[in-house]
Amino acid sequence: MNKVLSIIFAVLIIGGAFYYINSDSPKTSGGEQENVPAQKPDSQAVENSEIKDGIQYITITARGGYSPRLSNAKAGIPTKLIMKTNGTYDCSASLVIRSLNYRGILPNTGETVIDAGTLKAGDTLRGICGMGMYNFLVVFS
Ligand SMILES: [Cu+2]
Repeated sequence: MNKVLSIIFAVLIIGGAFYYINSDSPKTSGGEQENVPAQKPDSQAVENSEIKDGIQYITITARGGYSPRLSNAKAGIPTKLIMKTNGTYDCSASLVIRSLNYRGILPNTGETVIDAGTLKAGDTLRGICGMGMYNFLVVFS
């Protein structure tokens, strides 16, 4: 019986230690996402594109920078960027996409759809904030 109890205690202590480690780590990033450490391109590419009625929509969030920083998209399909803001009061709301001749101020909260046309394999779309601090890249293949 004592053996069983000590095993239960050990599990609780180890579990508590893991919980402590996991709950401690997010505190270092104070809400802003610009301090996310650089990651390998592979791990940055997340599923943020969707093809609906023959149009490819790529969703990018602007707030304290852009996320995801790197997106993969399909070439040869009419493409639109959906720029999402949610309480965005930093300069990532001021967006420039030079290859599209786009320059605009996104609303503090909302969605802005930007027509990107149909791109070829190897083409990229790079968005930068008005000050050139933050950027994102969409790679077409
Ligand atoms: Cu900026």
